[in-house]
Amino acid sequence: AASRIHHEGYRAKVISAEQAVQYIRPGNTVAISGFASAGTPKVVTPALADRIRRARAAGDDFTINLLTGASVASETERLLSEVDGIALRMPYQAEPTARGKINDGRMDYVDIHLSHVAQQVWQGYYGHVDVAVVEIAGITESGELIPATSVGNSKTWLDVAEKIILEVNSWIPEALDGCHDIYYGTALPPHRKPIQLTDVKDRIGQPYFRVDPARVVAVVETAAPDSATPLTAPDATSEAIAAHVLEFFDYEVRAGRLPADTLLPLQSGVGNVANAVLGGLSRGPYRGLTCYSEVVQDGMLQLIKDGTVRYASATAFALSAAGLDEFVRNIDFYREHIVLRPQEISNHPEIVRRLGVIGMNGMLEADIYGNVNSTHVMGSRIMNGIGGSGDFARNGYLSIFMSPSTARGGAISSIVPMVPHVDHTEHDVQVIVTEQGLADLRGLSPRRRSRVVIDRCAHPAFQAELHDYVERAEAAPGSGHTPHLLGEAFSFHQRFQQTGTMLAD
Ligand code: 0RQ
Repeated sequence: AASRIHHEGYRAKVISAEQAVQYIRPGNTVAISGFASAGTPKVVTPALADRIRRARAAGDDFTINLLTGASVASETERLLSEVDGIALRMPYQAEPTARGKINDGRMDYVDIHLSHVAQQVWQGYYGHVDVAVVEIAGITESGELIPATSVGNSKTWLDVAEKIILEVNSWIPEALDGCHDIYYGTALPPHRKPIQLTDVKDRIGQPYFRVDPARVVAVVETAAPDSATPLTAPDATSEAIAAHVLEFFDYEVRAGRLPADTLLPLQSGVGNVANAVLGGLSRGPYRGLTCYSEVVQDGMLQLIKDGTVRYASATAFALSAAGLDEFVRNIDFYREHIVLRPQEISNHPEIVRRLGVIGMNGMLEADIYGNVNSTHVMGSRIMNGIGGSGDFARNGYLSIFMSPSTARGGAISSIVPMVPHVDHTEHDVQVIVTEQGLADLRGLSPRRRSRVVIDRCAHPAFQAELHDYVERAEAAPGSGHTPHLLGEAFSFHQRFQQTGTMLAD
């Protein structure tokens, strides 16, 4: 394939991945591109894992601090974790090997809102960024960088890193050129200005990244595809959750709180429930919807194609193999309907609030008062991380959390007396949905919320015990605004740890 590097100076910097990783030293903070399965460097990170493995075999310690957009391609996360190459990980992971090291206390993990990553790095919370490794689709004649299938934090990494390694990937469809809107107007206080984005499709930046050529130490060429996001057909539970959400939208339209045809911009997480919601939307009655979200997944392509969705703004693709193929074959069409932005913009509180985004995110469990745990199994073991869910939950027009009412074959109730870890407080959670039903918590005091959550969302196998808990809590002396029995608040979790099930015998 013809080189994607149309700039003499950068052509002269092409070296192999093995040579490029010599610029990364033990103890370095390394910031890489990638968000979900899209845009992770393909060859430099595996070469780094190899180098670390060899260093360890020779008895040397070699770790880096790894900063990313969100999750990255799972093989990258796995390779670096397997060789104990990561001392500190930020801001999101979703990979079993890394998860295991974090939960064993062998990898430090800082789980932060995705909209905060760039500003926290500018503020210096993560120290000096030594090396950025950023995948791009090409380099223009004037030396600008054409972004890849994800934008994530790549703009920030290119701005702040002392040394930059570029991975130019010729697998990325050339027609992707023009899909991106890279905004350079963000700053730290007191120099912040309003971000002039008032419609999902607004373009407020430029198509390319700019970079200081003096800091680019290496350019590596590759033609490796993004790893695909696996997709299974939505099951009955996901379909039931989606049906409740769609009925709720109709209800809000009838109440005059949502525009009749177009609703408000939708944000949805990845996974089968999100895909089921999108699938349900395609069956009508809405037309010309918009999305202001993090990822474009398969369901979204279908909605754009059939006209249900008029425009989608995101920071990355998260497509299955079939979705990738569909996108590449019809890229000229999709380019007119999709824009990819830096994640500081896709998740920006100011914009999420202004546009009135409808936030729909998954959760592990919620308590009877509406506090949500998205991240820590039994209060301690990290699953993935908060990701962007908090950006949308706090700032959205509507904040919806969804989960099956049970996990592990019915042994775990997703509705519990008190969550043992809180990611989204009752103040940020308006609607809870399980396959059992939908709890609309808006305008309800805690004592009313508990009844609605139990009756609408809890699995019948757990309802009686939850009612008993709340009734005794309310009857206890000094029961207060939000009644709890502190000695029993975690009894569901304790029973699970002792007996392997939350069900009473
Ligand atoms: O475990 O994988 O071992 O089978 O958690 O649960 O039901 O398949 O749900 O894939 O939608 O994930 C909260 C993790 C839900 C996700 C979470 C176990 C269950 C299963 C997965 P197995 P499901 P999902 C989106 C914005 C935070 C990030 C976010 C998440 C596994 O939605 O990471 O929102 N959210 N980002 O068995 C113990 C419980 C459990 C439980 C489920 N109560 N206790 N285990 N599980 N509930 C944008 C992006 O992220 C790009």
